[in-house]
Amino acid sequence: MFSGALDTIAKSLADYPLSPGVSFSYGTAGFRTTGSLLPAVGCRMAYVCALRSALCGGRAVGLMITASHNPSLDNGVKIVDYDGSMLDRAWEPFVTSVANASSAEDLLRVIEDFTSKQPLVVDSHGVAMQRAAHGRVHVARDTRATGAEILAAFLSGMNAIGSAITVVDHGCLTTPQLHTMVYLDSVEGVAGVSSTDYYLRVVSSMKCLYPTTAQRQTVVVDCANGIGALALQDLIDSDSEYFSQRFNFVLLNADTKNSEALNHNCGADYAQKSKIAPRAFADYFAADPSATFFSFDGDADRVVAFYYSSQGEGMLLDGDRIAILLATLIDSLLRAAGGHKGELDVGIVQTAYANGASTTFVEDVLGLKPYCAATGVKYLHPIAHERDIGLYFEANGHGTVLIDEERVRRVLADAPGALGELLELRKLLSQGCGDAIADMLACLIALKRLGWTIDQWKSMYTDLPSLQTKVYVAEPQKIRCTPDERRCVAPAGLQDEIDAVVTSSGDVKARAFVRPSGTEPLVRTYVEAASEETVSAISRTVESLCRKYCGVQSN
Ligand code: NG1
Ligand code: ZN
Repeated sequence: MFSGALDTIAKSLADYPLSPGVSFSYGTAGFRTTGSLLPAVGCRMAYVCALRSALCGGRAVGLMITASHNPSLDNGVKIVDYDGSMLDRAWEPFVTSVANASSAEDLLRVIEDFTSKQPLVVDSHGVAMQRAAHGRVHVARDTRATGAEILAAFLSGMNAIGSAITVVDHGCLTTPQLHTMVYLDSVEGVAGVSSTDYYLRVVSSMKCLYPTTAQRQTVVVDCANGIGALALQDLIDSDSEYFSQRFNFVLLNADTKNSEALNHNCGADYAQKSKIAPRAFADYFAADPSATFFSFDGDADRVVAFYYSSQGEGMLLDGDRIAILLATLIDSLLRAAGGHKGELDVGIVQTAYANGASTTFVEDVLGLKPYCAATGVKYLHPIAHERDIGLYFEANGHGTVLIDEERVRRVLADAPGALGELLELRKLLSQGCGDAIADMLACLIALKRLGWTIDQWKSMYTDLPSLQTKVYVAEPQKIRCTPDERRCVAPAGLQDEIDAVVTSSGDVKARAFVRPSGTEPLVRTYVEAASEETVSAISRTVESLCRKYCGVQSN
C-alpha cells in the first residue's frame, strides 16, 4: 500500500521529525505527552490508521487527538478501532514502533515486518477480514491549542499515502462522539456520518426513556472548560423544545476560548481526586435543592455527580455509584419483563480503585458478580463485553453499559416493552467507550424512573474512607502488579512490607495497593480503611515504601 511513495513519505516524515532523546509509547490512553512533541506522532499515525482500515476490509477507523483530563499543554493521540471501541491491544507494540520510526526506510521496514507476521485481522466473530486496497479514517480533536498542529501533521501523512484512503475531519468533537462516528460508519453502515447523527440518536432515546414533562429538572454541569461544553450545548440546541420542557441545563466552566482554563481546578478528574465540588454548585443548590450536579472531564468521556446535604456540603457520587444506579435501572427493566432476570448474564466490572463498600453492595445487595480489571477502560471493556449486559465504570467516572443486542432480543422476545427500552438504552449509551453526556442522561433517566431523589441514590451505601496519592520516584516502572492490580509482584519485598503495614493497623477493612501510572511518570498509591486516621497513617508509610523501593527522584 505504501511502497510506491518513498520520496513523498520521506518528505512528510522530515517535515515532522522526532525530537532528540524523546521516545513514544502507546499506553493506557494512547500516546500522551507535551502537545508540542506530538506532530511527529500525528504524521506517523496516518500509516497505522490507513493500514488498520485496509486490513479490516476498508472499514472505517478513527484518530482522536486529546489528552483528556491532563493539563492544557499536554495532548494525546488515540486510535479508534473499526467497531468503535479502543484499538486491538495486540497492535500496541507495532503502533509504538511506528511512532518512533526515524526515517521512511525505518517506517516501511516496521510495517513490512508487522504485516508479514499478521496479514489478516480477525473480527469479533473470529472471521478473518479481507484486506482492501482502500480505507477511511474519521479524525477529531478536543479544544487544546496544539490539536490543530497535530491534525495538520496527520493530514500530511495521509497526503503522502495517497488517495486510496479517505479522511473525514470532524473538527472538534468529544472522544465518545468520534467513537460513535466510527461505529455508525463501520458497523451500522451509515453514509456520511456527522455529529448530527450522534445528537439524533441521543434525542430519540431520550424521548422514549424520559418522556415526562411533569417537573422541570435543573441539571448543573461543570464542563471542565472543555469540548463537553460545546457538545452538550449543541445537543440541547438540536431539540430545544424537548430539552427546555424537561430540563434547565446550566453549563458551568464552559470557557473553551481560554485554553489554559481546560481542566484547571475543575472537571471530573479534579473533583474525583480532590473530592472538591465546583464552588458555584453550592449557589445553585441553595436556589434549587432538587438540582442535580455533574462534572465532565476535558474530552467528555468521564462524568461524576455530586450530592448536597441540607447543610450545603457536597459529596462525590463517583463511577462506582453511577454503575450501581444504572444496574438498578436495568434490574427494574428486567423485573418488568417478568421471569427473565436469571437468564441474562449481568455483571459489573470495576478496578482496584473501586471503593470496597461499592463492591460489597454489588455482590450482597444487587446480587451481581463484581469483576476487577486493571486500570484503563481498555481492560474493563472486554470483560464487560463478554457479559449479556456488562456495566463497567472506573471510580473516576469513565465507563458505560454494553448490551449484547442479539442475546437480549432472544431472551426478551416475549417482553417487547422491556426489550424496546433496553435497546433504547443501548442506543443512548456508547458501546465503544465512556460518554459523559450519555452517562449523565442515563443517570437522570434512572433517577426519574426509579422515582428517586439524589439523597436516595447517595444513601444506597456509605463509602469507606479512602485516599489516592501520587508519588514521584526515580523508577516507577520497577513496580509490577498482578492482573487485578491489587498486589504488586515486584520489586521483591515491597508487597510484604505493604501487607505488614496494613495488618498492623488492626483494621480488618484496611487495604492498600500501589501501581505505576500508565499516563504520568509516577506511582499511584491507594488506601482505604474504616477510619480517616488509619487511611492517612497507612498512606504515609506506603508512600515512603515507594521511595524506598523505587528510588527518590533526583530533581
Ligand atoms: P493511570 O495514570 O494509569 O492511573 C489514569 C486513570 C485511569 C484512566 C487513565 C486514562 C486513575 C487512578 N487512573 O490512568 O483510570 O482514566 O488515566 O485516562 O484514575
Ligand atoms: Zn477523558
